[in-house]
Amino acid sequence: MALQRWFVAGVLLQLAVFACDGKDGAGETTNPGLGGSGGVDPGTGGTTRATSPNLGGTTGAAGGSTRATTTSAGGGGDRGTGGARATGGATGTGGATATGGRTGTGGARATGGTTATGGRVGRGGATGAGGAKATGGSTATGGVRGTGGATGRGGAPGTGGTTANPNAIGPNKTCGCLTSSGDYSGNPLTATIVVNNGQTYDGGCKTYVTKSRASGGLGDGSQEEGQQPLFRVNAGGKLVNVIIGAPAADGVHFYGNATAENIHWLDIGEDAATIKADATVTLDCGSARNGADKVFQVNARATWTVSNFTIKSAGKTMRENGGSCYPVTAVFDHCDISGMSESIFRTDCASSKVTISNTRYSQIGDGLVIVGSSVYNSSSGNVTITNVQKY
Ligand code: ADA
Ligand code: CA
Ligand code: CA
Repeated sequence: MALQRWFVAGVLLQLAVFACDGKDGAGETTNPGLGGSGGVDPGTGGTTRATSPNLGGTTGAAGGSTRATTTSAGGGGDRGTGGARATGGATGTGGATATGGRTGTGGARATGGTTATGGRVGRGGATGAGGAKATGGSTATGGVRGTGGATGRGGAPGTGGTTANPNAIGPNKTCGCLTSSGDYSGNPLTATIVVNNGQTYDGGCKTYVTKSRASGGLGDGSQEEGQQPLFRVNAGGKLVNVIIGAPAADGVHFYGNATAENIHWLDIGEDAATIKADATVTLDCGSARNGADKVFQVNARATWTVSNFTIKSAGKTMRENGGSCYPVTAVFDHCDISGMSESIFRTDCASSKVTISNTRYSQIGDGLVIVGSSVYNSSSGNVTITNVQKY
C-alpha cells in the first residue's frame, strides 16, 4: 500500500513537473517530501530562476524524491508543488544598427538575440557618393582639309573700242562735241571765262559766242587786234567740251601749261587760240574753220601739240609771232588740214621746231612749213614731216 502511495506520489510529481513547461522554467525540488509516515513537509518547487536571458528556465527537477526510509504506515508525503514557473529570459536587444555600406547598400540585417526578437532592420547606408567625374573624351581630329576651288578663268575679253592704229593718217580718235547741245545760257559773253589752276571747265558741248566790243562784248571776230578771248586758261587749267561760234573775238588764251579737249571753232575770229605765256599746251580733239589769217598764235616760248584735229579755211594753221624767236616746238599729229592760203606752220625762228605726222592735208598754198623765206614740204633740219598724205 505504502509502495503504491509512493508510486502515486511519484506519478503525480511527474505530472507536475511535466506541467511545468521547460520553457517557462520550473522549480527544483530541494526538499523532497519525507517518506515514512507521510511527508510532513512537502517539497517546495524549485526557486532558481533561469539565469540565461535567452533561455527559458530549465525544467524543474522532479519533486521530492527521497523515499521514506521507514516503512511505517505513515501516509505518503504530500504531493510537492511544482516549482515556480521561471520567467522568460529578457528579450535580447537587437543587434546594433548596421552602418550603411560604403556604396549605399543596406546594412546587414541585424540578427536578433538568440531567442529574442530580431534586431531592427538596419537603416540604409548613407547615400553613396557619386561616381568619379568622367574624364573628357579624347579630342576629335579635324576634318580633312577641303581642297580649294578651281582657279577661275579670266573673263572674256572686253569689247572695248578698237585699238587706234598709230600709223593711221588723219584723226583716228572718236572725239566729242561733234554737234552742239545748244547755246550757252550766258550768251553773248561780255566777260572772259577764266579757268584757273586745278580747274576743269566743261562747256557741255554748248556753243559760246560774244558780241562786238562796241556793244559791250569781247570783239566782233574781225582781224582787228586787241579783242578779248572768250576763255582764258591759266597754268594748270583744263578746258573741255566747248563749241565756239561767231563772233569768236580772240578765242582762247593759254597762260602757262594747260590742256584742252573737244574744242570746236565754227568760226575762227581774229584767231582761234594763242599761247600768251611760256607753256606746254596739248590740244586734243576738235576742229577749227573759217579764219582770215592765223588759227593758232604763239606769243611765248612754248611746246604746242595739236592732235586729232581738223582745220579748214584759214591763212596758216600756226604762227610763231612774226619776227620772234622764243623758240617754239610745234607738233601736228593725226590731223586733217585743208584750205590754208599760206602754210601749216610759219616761223621766223630757225631754232624753232615742227613735226607734222600721220596727217592728211589738202590745198596748202605756199608750202607745209615756212621758216623765214624757206619753204618745206619734207623733213629737213628742225622740220620733220612724216607719214603725211596729200589729198
Ligand atoms: C599779230 C600782231 C601781234 C599779236 C598777234 C596776235 O601778229 O602783230 O602783235 O597781236 O597778232 O596775238 O593776235
Ligand atoms: Ca592777230
Ligand atoms: Ca589774236
